[in-house]
Amino acid sequence: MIDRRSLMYGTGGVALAAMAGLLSSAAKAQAAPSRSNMIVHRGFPLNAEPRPEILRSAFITRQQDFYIRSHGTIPRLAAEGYKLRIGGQGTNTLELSVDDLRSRFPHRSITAVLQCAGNRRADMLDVKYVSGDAWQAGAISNAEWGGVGLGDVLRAAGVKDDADLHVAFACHDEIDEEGEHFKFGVSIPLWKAMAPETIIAFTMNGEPLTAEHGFPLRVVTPGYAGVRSPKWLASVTIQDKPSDNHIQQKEYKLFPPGVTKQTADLGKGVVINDMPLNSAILEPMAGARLALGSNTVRGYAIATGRPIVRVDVSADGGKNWHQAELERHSDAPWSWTFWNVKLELPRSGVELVVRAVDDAGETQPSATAEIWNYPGYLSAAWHRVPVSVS
Ligand SMILES: Nc1nc2c(c(=O)[nH]1)N[C@H]1C(S)=C(S)[C@@H](COP(=O)(O)O)O[C@H]1N2
Ligand SMILES: [Mo]
Repeated sequence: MIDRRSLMYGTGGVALAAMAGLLSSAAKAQAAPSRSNMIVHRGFPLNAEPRPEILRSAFITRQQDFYIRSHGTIPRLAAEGYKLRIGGQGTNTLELSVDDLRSRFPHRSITAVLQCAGNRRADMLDVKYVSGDAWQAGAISNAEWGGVGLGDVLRAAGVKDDADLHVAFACHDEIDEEGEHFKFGVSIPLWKAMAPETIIAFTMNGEPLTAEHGFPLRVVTPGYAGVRSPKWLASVTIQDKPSDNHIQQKEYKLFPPGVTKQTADLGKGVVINDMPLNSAILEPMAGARLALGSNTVRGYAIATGRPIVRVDVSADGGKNWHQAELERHSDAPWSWTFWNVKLELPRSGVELVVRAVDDAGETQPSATAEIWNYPGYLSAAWHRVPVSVS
């Protein structure tokens, strides 16, 4: 028998809901086609992470599988007529089209991970309530970004390398948060903007950026929290202070465990730039039922611009450790390290645990409670995955 509804509303639940007038006009514009590879935390603003086995299936994440973190609208911009404005302290103001950027500056490509400061927040929620989406271990992805050096563009505008200044970015997306309506903006220190790894990107894995990832232009700041890689870039301003945008001033700051939203002094919060050493198990998933005997455990490890030298995996909650095999890509210092290990598992409930070690011998804290903070940032304790074996 033919289902008349599926004939009429063949585009699926979102279209159905939109026709029924259940979604606001903003949500309609955002509604994405089916994302079966993604765990969608929120439809608007769109926040989604790839399923763990999808994330682990490729060293370079396909653009359609790359996690999406947005704070507001997803602007649908045309490359035609698009102008990027560069200005501020010590500059000759420049207005550059996408073609100007492509034709006037040397092309750069860099393989780099983008990771949200909220990656693995779900573990913090297990300790105590935190605000924000319950990201699992997939608010991280790896791409080969193509574009031009941000430093090259700033130097063309007359900016000197050694100035103790900040580079503020303004973007096109519109955000409603805490009773304020504003456009996204953040800043990074000038030295990081001038560093060779920081680029204005217009491609991801050789394809133009999709609307979700910032078409036509975004900044990629390798090693820093994803929030410092602004999408839908409108302007770049050199100034003597960090951005005064809500995102820079009121969010993405780190507090000690005892501080709450009510007691937080925003002036004392530490601005999150560099990301900490971290690692996660992506296969098997929590709750998996495994067969007795040899099982392969796989995941990623990452440090900020430093090599991962060892990954330890435990099958007994962290009493005994086994050294994992590192799948090296030594030419990609801003990327992640994939690892795998074969473990003999006994018949019982088992807690798989991973921790990474960098080349300074630093490792991750064992317990999330030690680093818990009320907005749930930088969740980087040993990653624990309970499974059963029979
Ligand atoms: N303009 C703009 N840029 C943005 C954001 C945003 O909401 N608006 N989110 C930031 C955050 S918090 C992260 S983690 C990354 C996510 O990039 P992605 O969606 O391409 O993965 O973009 C950053 N850049
Ligand atoms: Mo983020």
